[in-house]
Amino acid sequence: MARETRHTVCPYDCPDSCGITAEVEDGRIVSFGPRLDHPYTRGFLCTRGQEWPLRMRGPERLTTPLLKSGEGWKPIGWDEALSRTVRGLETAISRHGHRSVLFYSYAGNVLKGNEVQNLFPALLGGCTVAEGSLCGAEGLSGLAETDPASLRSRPASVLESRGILLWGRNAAENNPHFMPLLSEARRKGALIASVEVRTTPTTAFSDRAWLIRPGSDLDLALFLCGQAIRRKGLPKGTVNAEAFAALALAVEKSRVLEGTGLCEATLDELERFTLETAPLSTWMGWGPQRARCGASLFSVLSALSMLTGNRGLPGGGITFNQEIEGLVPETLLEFSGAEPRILPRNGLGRALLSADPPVEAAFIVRGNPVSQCGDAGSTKRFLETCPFSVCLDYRMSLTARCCSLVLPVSLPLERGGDFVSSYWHDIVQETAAVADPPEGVRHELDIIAEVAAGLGLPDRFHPAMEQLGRHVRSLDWLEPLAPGMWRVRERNDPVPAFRFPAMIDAPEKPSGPFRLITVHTRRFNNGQDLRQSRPPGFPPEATFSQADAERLGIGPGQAVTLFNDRGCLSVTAVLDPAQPAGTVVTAQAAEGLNVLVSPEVTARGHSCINETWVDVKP
Ligand SMILES: Nc1nc2c(c(=O)[nH]1)N[C@H]1C(S)=C(S)[C@@H](COP(=O)(O)OP(=O)(O)OC[C@H]3O[C@@H](n4cnc5c(=O)[nH]c(N)nc54)[C@H](O)[C@@H]3O)O[C@H]1N2
Ligand SMILES: Nc1nc2c(c(=O)[nH]1)N[C@H]1C(S)=C(S)[C@@H](COP(=O)(O)OP(=O)(O)OC[C@H]3O[C@@H](n4cnc5c(=O)[nH]c(N)nc54)[C@H](O)[C@@H]3O)O[C@H]1N2
Ligand code: SF4
Ligand SMILES: [Mo]
Repeated sequence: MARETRHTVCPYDCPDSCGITAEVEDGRIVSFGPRLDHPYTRGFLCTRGQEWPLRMRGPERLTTPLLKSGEGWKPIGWDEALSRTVRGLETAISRHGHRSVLFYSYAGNVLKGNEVQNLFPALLGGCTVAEGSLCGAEGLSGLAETDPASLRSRPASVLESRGILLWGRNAAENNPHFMPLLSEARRKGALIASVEVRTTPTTAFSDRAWLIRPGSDLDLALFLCGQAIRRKGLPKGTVNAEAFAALALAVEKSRVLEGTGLCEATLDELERFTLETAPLSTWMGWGPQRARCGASLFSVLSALSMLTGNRGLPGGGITFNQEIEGLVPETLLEFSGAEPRILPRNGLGRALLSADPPVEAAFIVRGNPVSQCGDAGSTKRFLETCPFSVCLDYRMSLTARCCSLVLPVSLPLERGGDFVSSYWHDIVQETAAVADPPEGVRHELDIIAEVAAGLGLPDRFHPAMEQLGRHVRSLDWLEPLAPGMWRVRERNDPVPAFRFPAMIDAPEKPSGPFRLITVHTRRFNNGQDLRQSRPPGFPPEATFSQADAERLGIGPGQAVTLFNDRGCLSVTAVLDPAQPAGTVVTAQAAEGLNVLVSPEVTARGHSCINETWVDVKP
């Protein structure tokens, strides 16, 4: 076969959604690199992206169905694997109805076609499903409630900013294609600042970083709003302004100094930066909103942008996790009569353990709740006692290890024909296969359709994928840029009046001496561990403030145990002199970490992962 050039997309759950260009010959990758005509990501792929060809053929890749047998795994053929799956689901349904089947999927990647898989539980009657976000929906709802017009993609707008405030957004690690834009904005005179709870590569890059105690942001943001109101008064033509002003003006400076741990001069400096720099753009990260007050924090920071006159200014305003709505046709998942039982995703394990009628079969696709949801110990216990559980993955995840059957799937870059829209920029791309899948793996939609057929259900899946493709290609608000690449046209929708938040959620009360903050890092893409060389079980690192370490007599490199009433985790201590006291920081997805993590959800049903308290034993 001749050598061919193909354009595709890095499918990881990552804001950048990089374009990729590969040379392909005989179903194998000959060269692999950034797509040079992508408006935002053209210059480079990060290490995770560059390593796709290695991952696709890596030693961790599963290539045969595996059945749990005693302490180990037995390879079995596909016919047996699929008939066991059908039987496992049928048995549960015959005992307790469709709700005795858990259908769990989350992200794994950001393909739009993933939605089609949700037809499976719907066709069965609804099943038991998990709802609520582990990721950004809490903060998004705070912005949607105040200023839905702020939910737009506009990375290049920073080039017009005089000030850029990264609020708990670690772009240097987690949104790396933002960095060249930030550098260019700095060359044009912008000052870059961070509000963080620890030092990060992004705080090191920033011109100024204010490190505060986690969760103290809300009072800080309210206080800054109060100061803006004292200086400039209230804007006209808004909703709830007086009620909000009463809340903001009630927050005293002394309370903010105590809560954040900032000294007065530093707080004054932060106040001058936020109130006197224009245009000022604020870029929220995901970390600060994984807490009970996540939506409130974002709505108050949105209010700050309004009160300081930055809302609507070119180079001003507040930006977070953009959603490009309308790519998946609404009719795709239309389903009358499906009545799912809905469990909170973050508290999944304990909800499953007490579910009535009980869940006796679990079907898991693109999800790793034993690694990524709160109170993971409960989820593990549930899966290990569930009569039948199957996990579709390309690698042996922590969740797969707890299931009775594991089915190996092809990867997005081996199947193509799907779409990715970024949650940071305004480019939509089509995926293409750049390599043949390894022998023994199957396309997950084919697996799902076959299991459905075994249960007597029609194949609605493949027609729905075709419908998705026709729909995306027909959208007049997508401007074709190049083959397989579109830009979302600017929509001139009317801008509704700004709604100040009239109520503020209350934070969780501390239930331990240390707040555990778990963060996304270069080494992982969420639960997907990308380190090739480290031995498994290597104790993860936990970063303590110098002050806490001295008080507890902990030295760098020392083994310590983090614990709470859900479990414990051995870690190696690292010290950060700049980190506020009372905070411990660990990389998310460290094995066994989410056993400690809070299973609580916010009033809107989203995770409170960063509202976890632990104690420490040297
Ligand atoms: N390399 C890499 N890139 C990724 C991912 C990955 O795993 N690896 N995951 C992707 C996904 S799914 C997501 S959601 C994003 C996450 O991207 P980010 O939001 O950048 O990452 P997080 O680590 O969730 O949180 C950002 C920062 O919030 C800080 N923080 C925590 N609590 C508070 C608080 O109360 N106040 C303040 N001010 N700061 C706080 C943390 O210290 C952390 O540095 O990254 C995406 N990109
Ligand atoms: N403690 C803590 N927990 C967290 C977070 C945190 O900051 N701290 N962050 C949260 C956030 S922001 C997010 S988005 C979630 C992410 O949570 P998840 O989306 O569950 O995590 P992933 O590891 O990205 O993916 C889940 C599984 O999908 C598999 N997978 C990948 N591609 C495919 C595919 O094409 N098909 C199939 N069948 N499987 C595939 C992966 O191998 C992985 O095992 O985690 C959350 N959990
Ligand atoms: S992980 Fe993110 S930054 Fe890295 S190549 Fe993929 S989309 Fe780009
Ligand atoms: Mo996320």
